[in-house]
Amino acid sequence: MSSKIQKNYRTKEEDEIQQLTKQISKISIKAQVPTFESIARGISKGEYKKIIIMCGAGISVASGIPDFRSPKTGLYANLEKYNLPYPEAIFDISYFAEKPEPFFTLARELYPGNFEPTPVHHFFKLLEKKNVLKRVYTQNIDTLERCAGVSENKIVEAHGSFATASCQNCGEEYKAIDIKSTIMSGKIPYCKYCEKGIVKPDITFFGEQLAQKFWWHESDFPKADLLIVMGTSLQVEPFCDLIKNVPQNCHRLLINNVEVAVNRSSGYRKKTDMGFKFNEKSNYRDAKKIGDCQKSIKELVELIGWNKEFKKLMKKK
Ligand code: CNA
Repeated sequence: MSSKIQKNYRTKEEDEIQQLTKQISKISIKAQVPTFESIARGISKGEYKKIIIMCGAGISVASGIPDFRSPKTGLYANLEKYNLPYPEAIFDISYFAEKPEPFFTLARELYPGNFEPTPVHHFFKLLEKKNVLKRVYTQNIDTLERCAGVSENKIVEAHGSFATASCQNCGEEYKAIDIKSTIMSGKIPYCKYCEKGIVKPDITFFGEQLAQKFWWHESDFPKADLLIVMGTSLQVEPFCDLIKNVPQNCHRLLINNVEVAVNRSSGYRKKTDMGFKFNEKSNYRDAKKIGDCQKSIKELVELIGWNKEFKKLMKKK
């Protein structure tokens, strides 16, 4: 009898403990799910020391360079004048070998020197100054990270950039400035050494090897404690797959004007099951800030409490 009472009593106690544990674990899981605001607090308190940025064309739109895929304003929506068989042809290496003119016409519009870095680019520099920037992985070719003063060893231009160029025939290397006047005058730059090959800016075209530095991700990403993804549709492989390479406990923040890498039907989640899980119960590490990235970064800086330095940095340029 007594043992039965005790057993019942224990069972009740166990039940209560179990219920409490459940509640606590719910609370702590909830508390752990990061938000834009909690991440700002974390940066402010120095809790994130190895921040990796992954960014794309959206961060440079404010400087006047259109992105690829924004409906109406993106480059792909405005390529009629180039008379291309398909939009990506403008960056396709086999198409370029036959018809380099469309690329050089576009290059004239995008050439470095014509654009200023945006607040987002200056934010990267601020992270570097604060010693918390592990690396910026950019898909952009506009060199605006460099223009904002981010050190070269902190930038991985995964798809190359206009900063250097090389002869398609003999491999002779050139600096952007060496071929700028030819490109700007509407001509195609030919190699002055072999006199045969076209000098192509070292941008990675579809069908070409990625920049060597891209492979730094193998040692960088496993060390990250915060990943910020900004201004990219995360559609270009293998770059887009990098978001899965940070540690399981690394917070991931998307700052973009639309959600990306969440859609199972797009195949993204099917392939890696590592897309963002903002809207799922199982989410414990993904946060998002949907809207204009320039506005969001200014808000983030304000929340962190770095406003004064940020403004100083932007004036300095
Ligand atoms: P994308 O596919 O055009 O995606 C851009 C993303 O940014 C989209 O999700 C947009 O919704 C979003 N976006 C646009 N403007 C803003 C804004 N103001 N605030 C927040 N989000 C915004 O471009 P990706 O970079 O994803 O694609 C990779 C390509 C683009 C790379 O190979 C680049 O070389 C190429 N590209 C680079 C540049 C550049 O260097 N500035 C310009 C155009 C294309």
